[in-house]
Amino acid sequence: MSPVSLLQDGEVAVITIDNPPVNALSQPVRAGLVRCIADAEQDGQVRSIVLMCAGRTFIAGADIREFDRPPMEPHLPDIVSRIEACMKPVVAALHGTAFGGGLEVAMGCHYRIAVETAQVGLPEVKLGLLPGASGTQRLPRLAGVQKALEIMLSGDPLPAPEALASGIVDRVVQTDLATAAIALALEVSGRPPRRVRDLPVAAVDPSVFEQARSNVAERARGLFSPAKIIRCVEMATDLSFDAGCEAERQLFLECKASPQSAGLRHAFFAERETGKVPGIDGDTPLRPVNSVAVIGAGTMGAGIAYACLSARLPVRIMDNSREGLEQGVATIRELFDAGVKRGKLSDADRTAGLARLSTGNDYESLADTDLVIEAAFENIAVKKEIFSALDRVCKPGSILATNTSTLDIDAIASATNRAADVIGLHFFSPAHVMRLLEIVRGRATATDVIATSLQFAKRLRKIGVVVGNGFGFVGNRMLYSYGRENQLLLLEGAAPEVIDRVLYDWGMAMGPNAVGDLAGLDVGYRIRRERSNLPDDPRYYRVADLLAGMGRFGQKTGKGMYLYEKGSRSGVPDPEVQALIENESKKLGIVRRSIDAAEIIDRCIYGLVTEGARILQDGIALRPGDIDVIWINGYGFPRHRGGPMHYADAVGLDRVYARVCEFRDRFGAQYWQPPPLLEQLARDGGTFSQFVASG
Ligand code: T1G
Repeated sequence: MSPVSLLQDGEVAVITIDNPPVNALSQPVRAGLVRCIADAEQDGQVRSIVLMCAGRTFIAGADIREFDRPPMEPHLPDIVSRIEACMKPVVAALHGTAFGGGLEVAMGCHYRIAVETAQVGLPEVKLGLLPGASGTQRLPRLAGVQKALEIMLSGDPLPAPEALASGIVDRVVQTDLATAAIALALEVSGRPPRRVRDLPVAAVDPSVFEQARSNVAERARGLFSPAKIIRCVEMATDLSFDAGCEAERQLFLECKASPQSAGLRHAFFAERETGKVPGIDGDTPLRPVNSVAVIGAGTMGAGIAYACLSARLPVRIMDNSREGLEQGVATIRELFDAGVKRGKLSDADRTAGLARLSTGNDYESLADTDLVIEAAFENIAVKKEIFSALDRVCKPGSILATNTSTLDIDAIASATNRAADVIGLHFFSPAHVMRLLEIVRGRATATDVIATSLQFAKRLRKIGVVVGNGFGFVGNRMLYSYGRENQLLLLEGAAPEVIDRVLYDWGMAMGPNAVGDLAGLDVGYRIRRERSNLPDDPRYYRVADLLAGMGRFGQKTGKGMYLYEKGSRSGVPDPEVQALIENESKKLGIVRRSIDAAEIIDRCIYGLVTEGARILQDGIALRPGDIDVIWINGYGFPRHRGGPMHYADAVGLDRVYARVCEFRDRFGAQYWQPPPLLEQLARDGGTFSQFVASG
């Protein structure tokens, strides 16, 4: 049955697309549109046409899943042209998110009406693409060059009222879109079709494009589809409409074929895949979460509390020290104030948010709390004591979560008589900003607790990834391999600023040494002191431990790997540190050498990849895409490279395997013994994306 239907309402033909969940322009939708437009045009009783969608949104774009398959006719640009060529006026009725190809179809229509809550947008740039159905040629004709560039380069949605003001839609209504759209269709019936392609592109000073290019060069860091978008809009001002569309088509195909777009499309779907956990589906019961308590009012606890308050949850924050509690509340106030200052929150939001906050230091007050999140000192004894108290006072069914970043969930659960209610909710700092939430399942964690945690993540607008209870879970376990190579490279001859620059230019949000100074070298130092599985290697994090031992924690002490001028957050190289490193190399008998960028990149990134393969082998991550999502959203891995596992697939596992074997031969098997999964996939010509967790 076609997802596109045609119904007649008097003289108006109503074409409805019904292709859940987002009315993506799949091939059947495209074919159905061509058929229905032709039928309506040939029907003598029809004088005008309405195009609308069932479900929660107007067309949200091309069907991205089709991009990895050979293109199938009819192609979207041809459909948009076909609609525009229709001899009877076509009115697009927009609700939900008219994005990408959806907006392009709407711009091929002769009129556009939207319900006030609708949004329009061209987010193709977020997928490494550009609007490939003549959007780069029509939008400047409707909204002008400057606004068109802003919309396409940001990829951000535009609320309907703003779309009206920009000339993208003709009318905005409060309710009953269908009735209003049919009324508009009746109003314009009999008029000649009003085609966007016939509108002129208002002339602009060429400096507009130069300015756009310099903005993009600074912000887009290596992405090339933004520059292609600018070129398309520039051609809209120079060429005929058809010539502009032809040029757009070529540039679109270049973007679609790019590894960058493959990486970004992979990230898009991988982020939506994380919520699919075996044994959990739409029927899995959820526990109520109408109240939250946070134990520990430090940086993480305050950030977690703020994130919950921002999700309109009442929060009780506790700390065993009065000044700690006061500091935590002050931090939460500051976060609300910052939100108001940035225009993200109204005064009323802040007042209401703070009204949902309560404080205390008596566990008895948590008796009726639905979800308790412990964010106390990273020490197993402290956590066990807290969980034993929670077990004593909290009602049956309340979820007892720990924010631990490395400690054993099962060991913590063993301090209670309700291990099924215990789970890890590992937030990333700053907890109110980072979208990633590692949901760590203990051996006994109940399925409904996991399902509820996934839903809780969504409620906080975070991406919840369910992971197993191994040391460091997924993200940090891989971080130790990545950081290890950084530390070894320092001892072998690479300066901290060189390593950081190489990895930053490669795409990492920050180099590992800058990250260490930001997070605090004392944090990693303390965690390594707690670890029972440190490698037997005098070089392992030697420099970081020495600096921490000297009280050089990083930004917070003005000195770490780098020096920080008062108030500055960007460090400068410190000759004292360089001398210390060289001295340690000498003590260790390491002959320092010049190390090229390729080795720095491959050792750090393949350190991630090999640990990721072991994580898959150990069943700690459900799928390689989950690992990618964790490193993109928790550690600043470049999104356009798709995450460590996708990146390795793109390089080719045979090449990755050969390079890892080379590192094993040069640096020893202690760190570089290829994981069996990598070896097997490389031998069979496979990819990590084919991996399916066993059991
Ligand atoms: N194609 C295929 N599937 C899509 C899709 C799309 N465009 N958009 C969403 N889905 C799936 C998604 O994978 C998930 O599947 C379900 O729909 C719900 O999505 C030629 C080339 C519309 C704001 O980039 O931004 O048009 O997990 O969880 O939070 O110029 O989806 O249920 O199996 O995100 O309510 C341009 C992408 C495409 C929009 C809804 N359009 N989508 O958010 O739901 S390229 C986009 C979104 C293009 C043309 C170009 C969001 C949303 P599953 P969801 P949501």
